[in-house]
Amino acid sequence: MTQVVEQVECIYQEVVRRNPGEHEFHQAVKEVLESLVPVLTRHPHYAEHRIIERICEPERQVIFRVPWQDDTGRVQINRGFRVQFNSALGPYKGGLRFHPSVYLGIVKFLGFEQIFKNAVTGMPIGGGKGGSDFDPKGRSDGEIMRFCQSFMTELHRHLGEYTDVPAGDIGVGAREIGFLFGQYKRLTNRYESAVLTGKGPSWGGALVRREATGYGVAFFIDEMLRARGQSFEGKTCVVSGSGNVAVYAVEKIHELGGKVVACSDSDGFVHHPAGIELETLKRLKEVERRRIRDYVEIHPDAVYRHGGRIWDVPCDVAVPCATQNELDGDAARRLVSNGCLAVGEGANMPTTPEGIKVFQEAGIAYGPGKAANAGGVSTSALEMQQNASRDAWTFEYTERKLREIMKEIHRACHETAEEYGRPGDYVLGANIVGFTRVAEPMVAFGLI
Ligand code: NDP
Ligand code: 2IT
Repeated sequence: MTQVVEQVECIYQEVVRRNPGEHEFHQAVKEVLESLVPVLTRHPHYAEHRIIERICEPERQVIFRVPWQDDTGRVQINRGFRVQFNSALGPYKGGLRFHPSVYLGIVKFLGFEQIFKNAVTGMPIGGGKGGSDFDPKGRSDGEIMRFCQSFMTELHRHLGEYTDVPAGDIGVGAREIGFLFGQYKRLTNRYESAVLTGKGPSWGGALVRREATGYGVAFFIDEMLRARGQSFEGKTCVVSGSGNVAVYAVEKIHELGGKVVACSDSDGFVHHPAGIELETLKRLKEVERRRIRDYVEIHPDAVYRHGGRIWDVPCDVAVPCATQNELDGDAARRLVSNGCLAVGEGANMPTTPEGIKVFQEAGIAYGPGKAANAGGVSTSALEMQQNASRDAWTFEYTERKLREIMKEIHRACHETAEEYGRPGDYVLGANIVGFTRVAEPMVAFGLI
């Protein structure tokens, strides 16, 4: 065991050395590697095949210039990325993020997480991620379209339904997927539906894909609560963010009997003790593309705290759905001292390592993103299935499938944690399930 701990530490140090300055990537790798010590002890052949070292090195990374013209006629230059991390289980699959903070380290952490998340879903999809440091805030539809067209003009060479299938993430929703798909179709002269997911339902998109990540995280938390003999009924919940994942987490939590009292954006948060009004949230964010502060104009009994920390709002269930490292050790301690019983991550890596430690030591139910938010990519895989069979399923049928998938992900993570002597440790469970599912085909394929 100690020898394996040392081996894993050496691998981690080498990852840090080879990928300087990519802090988020280092953080994601460290968390996974720490969980794998018991698996490597039990299955030494993974170390012999150097599976971990291979998994930490992306199969391919593409970085490209994205030139475009803004509405004033000025030429703008952004940087585009696609990291094709691992294709042991299927074509690379993972979203595109458009946000000014995007750099290689963010894309690599997201791509690395995606490998294990996608494996945990049990669907035939590899892991990848992409995006750009383009900031969509305040840009017109015309500017967004021109940016997407330029981005796809390079990216299309690297995609294909059997090669790499992107979808949305922060700053990329159905509007952007539409512009990206249109440009792919034009450049390739192929109506290759399954080259992108998150499409509109009128042109090959799966019903429920829009809702899937938010619904999925609510289903996963519901499973964690049930495993402890509890439910959402009557629980006060806080959901950070107010984007795609947050909105549909609120919708499903309300349907399951919980009450979401706060949500946020990068400027501040809204606290509405009567319960966040979903229709207002959808109209403000999806239709009018406004800020969360405007919510209080419509609901004067709610308060807006500019620059405030949403995790100070007392709750039973916390659902971070904004971005990485949004919930640190202090915030975690505050949640625990306020009596929080469960945390389910809609975002990718929203809790810092210190925050995770606080939750685990307090013994609360903590569902890491690579299990809890896997409903989005699972439904993307369901979209690929429908495209392949030229079929279109109903909302009810697709949602039922999503619910089953989330239940199964919970079961696999929960049972694996027990099997390894760490009951209730969903971090360990998800990492081990994901890793072994990727490692097996990697061994079978030989040295590639
Ligand atoms: P959206 O762009 O729709 O919404 C993002 C939300 O998070 C906005 O409210 C945004 O506020 C807030 N946010 C973004 N960056 C920051 C930041 N640096 N600090 C504070 N708040 C921030 O994205 P999604 O809802 O799609 O994604 C949210 C999270 O869920 C991400 O971590 C993403 O990786 C993850 N995820 C998404 C999936 C999907 O299917 N879309 C699937 C699985 C995970 P503002 O408007 O002020 O920027
Ligand atoms: O982080 C994620 O899982 C996503 N952004 C969705 C990926 C996908 O391919 O649907």
